[in-house]
Amino acid sequence: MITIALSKGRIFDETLPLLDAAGIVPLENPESSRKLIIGTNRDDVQLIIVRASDVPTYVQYGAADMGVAGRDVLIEHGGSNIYQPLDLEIAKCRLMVAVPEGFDYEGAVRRGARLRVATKYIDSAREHFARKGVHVDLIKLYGSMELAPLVGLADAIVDLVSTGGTLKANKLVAVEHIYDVSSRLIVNQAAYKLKRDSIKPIIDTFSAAIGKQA
Ligand code: PRT
Ligand code: MG
Repeated sequence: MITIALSKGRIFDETLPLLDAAGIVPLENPESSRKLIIGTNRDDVQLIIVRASDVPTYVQYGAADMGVAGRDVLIEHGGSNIYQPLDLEIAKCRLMVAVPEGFDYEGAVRRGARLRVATKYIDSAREHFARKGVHVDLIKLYGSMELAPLVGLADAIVDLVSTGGTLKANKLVAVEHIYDVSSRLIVNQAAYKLKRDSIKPIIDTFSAAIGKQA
């Protein structure tokens, strides 16, 4: 049996055509089903539905043989035993620093001010500001970072941006780009060796499917 870990929403939706190319069709839609283990048309392949940030954990411990996770999640997770054979180039976005419109970020940095920054991405943010020599107090949040500067919890946020619509709706502007994000296919290293005959063809088909789309 091959177990593939996916999160609901954009990653599931954008992985579906790749699974289809590999002849793998889920028997249920995770958006409407409450099942966490979803069978497929293939007896030897099942999907498990987990939080986006939990995908690397399931793969690291071999509870899933493979999975799809954003580069943001993989950097923050930092786990071992994970092989990353393929950038699927799906669920693309950017990790950015954003501040309220009218906040003089450059000026604050120049003055050496100590900034309060709210984020879910503590490691990525710490590394970014350390590299720039900016003094920050990081405040860990688990979601809706955009709210923090509006209610005085933080001066700035570090968050993912794709269309920019959420920043705009909350009168925030992006002031720095930290890194580009896309989702990667990840594989448990032991599973890759032991189940190579089943896993390798899936990787190859995904790879060809991306090539065709490009
Ligand atoms: O939702 P949950 O708390 O369970 O976890 P999650 O938010 O990590 O999961 P999910 O499914 O929302 O995101 C999974 C992965 O998709 C992330 O790890 C990223 O790699 C990728 N991705 C791509 C994004 C976005 N684009 C994105 N725009 N993840 C989140 N967003 C959010 C962003 O945080 C911000 O709040 O969407 C908002 C901004 O979107 P725009 O289009 O308004 O700029
Ligand atoms: Mg989300």
